[in-house]
Parts: sequence; C-alpha cells; structure tokens
Amino acid sequence: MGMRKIIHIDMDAFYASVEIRNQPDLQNKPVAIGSSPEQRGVLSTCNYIARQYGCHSAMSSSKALRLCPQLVLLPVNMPLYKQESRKIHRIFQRYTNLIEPLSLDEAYLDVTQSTRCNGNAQQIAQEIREQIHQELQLTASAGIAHNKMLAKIASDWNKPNGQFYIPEPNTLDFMKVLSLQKIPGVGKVAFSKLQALGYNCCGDLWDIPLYILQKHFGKLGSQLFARCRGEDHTPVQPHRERKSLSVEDTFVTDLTNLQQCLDQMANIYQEFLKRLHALKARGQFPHITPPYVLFIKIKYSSFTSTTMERRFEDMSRQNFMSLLTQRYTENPAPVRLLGLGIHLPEPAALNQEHGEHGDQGIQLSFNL
Ligand code: TTP
Ligand code: MG
Repeated sequence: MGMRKIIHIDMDAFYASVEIRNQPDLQNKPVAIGSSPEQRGVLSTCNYIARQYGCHSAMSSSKALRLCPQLVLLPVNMPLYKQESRKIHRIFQRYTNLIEPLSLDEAYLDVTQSTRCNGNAQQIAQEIREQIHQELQLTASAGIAHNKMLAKIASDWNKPNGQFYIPEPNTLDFMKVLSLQKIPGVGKVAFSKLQALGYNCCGDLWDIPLYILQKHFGKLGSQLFARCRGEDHTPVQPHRERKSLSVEDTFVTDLTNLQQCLDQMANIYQEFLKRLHALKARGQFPHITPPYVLFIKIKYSSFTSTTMERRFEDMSRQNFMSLLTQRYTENPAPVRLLGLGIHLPEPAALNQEHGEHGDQGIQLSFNL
C-alpha cells in the first residue's frame, strides 16, 4: 500500500455549539446539554466555558450544577444534531467518497485519491473546516496523517477550532514522547498497569518484545506493539454502520444484578418481536435465513458501552439471554441501558424512509 492521506474531523463541543448557534444570547455563558438532575441526568457535553469549571461529558447534571451554578442546562435534541451531521457530511463529500462516520460529529476521510487542493491534505482539511464554519457557523478540529490512529490523535492536538499534521517521517519522534493514554484501546485500567510496569510514553515500549506485551496484555498487547510505533493499517470503511433492527431501553434506576438485567431484557425482547412482526406485516422486513447475527448492548452507569454478537440458528429469547449473561458476568457493573437486535445481511432492501441515519446506512432502532 502506498502512502495514504487520512483526515480525522471532530466537531467542537458539538451538541452545545449547535444550540448556542441557534440561541446567540448563550454565546458567553457556560452551557451544557443533558437531562435534568431530577431525572438523575448526565451531561452529553458542554461548551468550553463550562469546561473551565470542571464540567465534562458523562458527569452527573447535579454535580455539574454544583461546580457551576450559573450553568445553562438544555435538553438533548437529537433530530437537530442529526440534521447538522448530514449537512457536515455533504461538505465532506465534496472532497471524497471514502468517509467513515464514527458518530454524528466525527469521521475519517481518506483523501489519498482526491484531486482537490492539488491533493494537499492539510489544505483540504483547512477548506473543510472553513466551509463548515461559513455554511453552518460551527467549528471543527482536524488531524491529518497517513493513518487513522495518528489522524485521530492529531485532531485533538489543536482542539478547539484547530488542526494538526503529522508528516510520515516525523512519526517516531512524535510517538516517542506521546503518553500511552492517547493510544486507542488503552483505558484507565490498562494505563495504570502500564505505569506500574514503568511505562508512560509510547517510546518506553519500543524495546519490549511482542510476546512480553502479549503475555501482560493479551490481544491489546499485539495492538500496543504496532500502535506505540504509530502503525495502523486499518482502512477507512465507508458505511461502517451495519443494517440492523434493534430495541433498547434506558432505566431510571441502575440495574445492579444479573436477574434484574434478564428481567428487563425479557421486556425488550417482547418489544423486539412486536416490531419485527409489524415490519414483516408491512413488507418492510427483508426475508432472511439463518444463521442470524444477534447482538446485545449494555451501557453502564459509567457511560461506557459494550456490545456482543454471535450467529444463531434462531431468534429465540434464550439466545439473547445467553449473550447478556456472558457479557454481564464478565463485567457486573451498574447498568443504565440494555438493548438487543439483529444485524441484517448487506443486500437487505429496507425501506429508506425508516433509516435513522440517512446517508450512513439503514438502521431501524427503537427506544422502549
Ligand atoms: P465528543 O466529540 O466526544 O465531544 P464534543 O464534540 O462535545 O466536544 P469536543 O470534541 O470539542 O471535545 O462527542 C460528540 C457529541 O457526542 C457530544 O457533543 C455529545 C455526545 N456525547 C454524549 O452524548 N455522551 C458522551 O459521553 C460523549 C463523550 C459525547
Ligand atoms: Mg467533538
């Protein structure tokens, strides 16, 4: 593979910036988006003024209001953010078709083949950010590099409203002093373990043989071996989001044991069957044959999510329950959301108008 040109774009304080643009009197105030303390809500995000008070995503709204009593707390308006996200994607599409959305506000662009800006990726990133600003009055940050991991790390470098380029020959100099915390896959637990072994920066791992890393960190070990050297060969995958039918439910009170989770999952499964039959009756569900790819999703009160999928010969409740039991048992932490669903094979001709994400593939997802 020749040298690639990858751009990672990440909108600044996305939900908050959209709301503030629409209500300019909020401009110089601390603003957060999330549900209210009465609903034991958490912040989805907040603007940079609120961050100066220590507020951040996933913090409880009550704590945020304690840290910053004058905080303006607005409810989440997903349809609005989805609409803005589609407009941003249309700007990306002026430069490349190889777009991999990671969320509403984040995407990888492979501009290796783009002839815009004489093929200069930094200039392309600059122009995209300018167009987003001119047309949508929102700011974005960008990272430019020869692979996805470096581009993503770089987009954080001059955030907000900035960009950063890592030229390929500078990769090792850049990685040498980069905190291992910045590596995807290295969470709090892995980072503490690395620190306990005396490793803080990526360069600290360069002399460690692969098998030692694997011994200590399993699968993450082999990823670390490549990533600490700035290597990442994963391609930009358009339409990463697979077609699926799913139902999920968020709970007012966290679920704290497996039995509670199984009980709630039983309700979600009933709703799933209802949706499935309704779609089939309307001719909006494709004819599919086993094996079926079933999945479950767990969101913990810490706001981290996990999903698990497996092929099964039928869509019985028992199959979902076994996935849930296995994943929950691996990490029995307080649960705030559960979901289940089925992935549909690629050629599934589902009715577009039911798509949740428009440009990004079809997803039928329901909240209970
Ligand atoms: P982020 O890109 O992580 O955050 P951000 O865009 O608000 O701020 P910045 O990139 O400048 O640091 O997430 C994008 C959106 O996703 C965010 O606006 C709200 C939503 N979100 C949640 O709902 N919950 C979360 O825990 C996080 C991290 C984000
Ligand atoms: Mg963002």
